[in-house]
Amino acid sequence: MILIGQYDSSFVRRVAIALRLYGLPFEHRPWSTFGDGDRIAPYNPLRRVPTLVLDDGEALIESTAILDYLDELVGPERAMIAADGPARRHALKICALAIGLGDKAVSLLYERVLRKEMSKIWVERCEAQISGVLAVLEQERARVATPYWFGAAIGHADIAVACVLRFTGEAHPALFPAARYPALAAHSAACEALPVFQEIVQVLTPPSG
Ligand SMILES: N[C@@H](CCC(=O)N[C@@H](CS)C(=O)NCC(=O)O)C(=O)O
Repeated sequence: MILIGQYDSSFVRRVAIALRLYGLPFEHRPWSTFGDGDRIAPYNPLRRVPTLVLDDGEALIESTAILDYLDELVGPERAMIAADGPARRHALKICALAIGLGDKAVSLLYERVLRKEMSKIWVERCEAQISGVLAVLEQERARVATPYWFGAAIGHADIAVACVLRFTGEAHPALFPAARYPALAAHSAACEALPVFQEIVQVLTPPSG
């Protein structure tokens, strides 16, 4: 398998971390969505990452769909998410909030670095969405007494949240002050201390206009 995309993307990073934790070997092509758009396009016409190219040439897109495939590969016993029921729905919701937060953090970053003049209404909307999701995730994480969101073992929700917190903190430090979100800050610190998070990491390099 070939994973396309740089690890400063929270979406690429969450997929790479899952691949490593599942022990699935992969090649990494750290192509930039802007600088290497023409190389990505044959695999994904959206020119977005992560894109995972399977051994038979099939290309999977969207981190959620890619992880769904990886879960299928390793089977329900090893999948880092409940197979069904309320626990699965809850984990998927946490993942969806983390992914939506990532989408908004990316949009806001592009607005800041690619536009000559920012749209006030769009910036304010993104900031409200980012802060709103952080507040909900903080509340939820503060209620959890176990080391990870759904017990003693790390899951997709933990990884998705930790990856997007790092991205948000680097892209928009003013929006993620650790003192306002102590449970999330602790979650982030615990995940980032794990060897797999330390191995799969890249300081954010924003595109330039
Ligand atoms: N929902 C997608 C988001 C992927 C995404 O936004 N990737 C960014 C990099 S962080 C990208 O490809 N940006 C280029 C673009 O959207 O044109 C996922 O979960 O995979």
